[in-house]
Amino acid sequence: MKNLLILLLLCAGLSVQAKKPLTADPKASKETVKLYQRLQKLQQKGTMFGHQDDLPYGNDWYDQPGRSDVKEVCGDYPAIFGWELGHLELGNAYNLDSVNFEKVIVWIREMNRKGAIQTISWHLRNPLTGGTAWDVSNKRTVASILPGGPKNELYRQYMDKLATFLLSLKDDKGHYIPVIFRPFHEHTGSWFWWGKDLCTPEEYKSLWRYTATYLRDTKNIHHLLYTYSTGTVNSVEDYMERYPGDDLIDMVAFDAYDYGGNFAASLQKNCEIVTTVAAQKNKIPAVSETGANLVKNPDWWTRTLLEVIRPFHMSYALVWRNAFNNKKEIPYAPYKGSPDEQDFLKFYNDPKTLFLKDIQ
Ligand code: BMA
Repeated sequence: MKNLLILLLLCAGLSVQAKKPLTADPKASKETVKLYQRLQKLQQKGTMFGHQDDLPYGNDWYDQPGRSDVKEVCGDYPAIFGWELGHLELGNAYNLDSVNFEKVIVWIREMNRKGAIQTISWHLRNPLTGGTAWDVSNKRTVASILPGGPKNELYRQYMDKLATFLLSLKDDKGHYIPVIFRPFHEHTGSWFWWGKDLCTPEEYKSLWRYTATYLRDTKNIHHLLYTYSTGTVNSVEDYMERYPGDDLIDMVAFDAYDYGGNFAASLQKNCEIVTTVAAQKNKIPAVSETGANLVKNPDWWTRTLLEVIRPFHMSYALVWRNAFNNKKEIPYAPYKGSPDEQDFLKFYNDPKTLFLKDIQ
């Protein structure tokens, strides 16, 4: 009898645990929960390759339907597609990198149909000064847009535009397409108005909570997985300093670029940090942005990136855009004829890396 009682109590305990939602949003849509589960599974298989703005343009082309620098090199698409929403808040038809928002919706739909995964960043303008996301001239910006602040109403209008865009992401069956949303990134540095020296940890966390709960509870948006994405840090404590809370975050990630120095050591350290946090909190770790000067480092893909990430279960590593419109910015993905082409093929053929065909 006593044993039976213990068994019953154990079962009750297990079922309570089983009911705990996987995603931060307890009302996450079926497709969103599925995406989360898929990410968990894929993480065991390998690390997905991602590319920012893979379809809108490439190293020397713009808006040529069907083109992708990555596909032209290795014959496959990235598994993760990065999209950018900066200037959506202004009501513009094009983002800050000259990409048409209506087309982004069509591309997201198309790549979702093909089984690819979408992630969204947002270099939104500074609501207090009217400057860009990089305008760090005023330390009151974050405080000014929180409830009670002088720019709260303007920020709410920004979020309304964001919500309208997110609610237009539907698949052929009319279900919302789940996306990984990664706002207020690299906040451990001070180059964006939401950065470290521009607000207190409490203000930063409030900004996150205010934004995520507005989208979730006021706008009824339940097809997002939220990513907390720092720059490189030195410890779990540094990583967690501005963490908004387990009830808001699904993925723990960081951005790290190879601009020389001991990049491999820093990449490894940050992989260790997010892996530790992810394991403790049952979240998914990723390298949300990376890249290197591939002219100087033509074998960076295998010698640095792959070698460092191999022992980890990072969900994905996304490289930044091939900026057709800004020749001062180096291309971060390979393209036909780029000096890193051969090494990228090795990277592509390694079983650890996952491209679109590997996740279908
Ligand atoms: C930055 C640079 C900018 C770009 C922005 C948003 O890192 O690539 O040129 O406007 O990302 O995509």
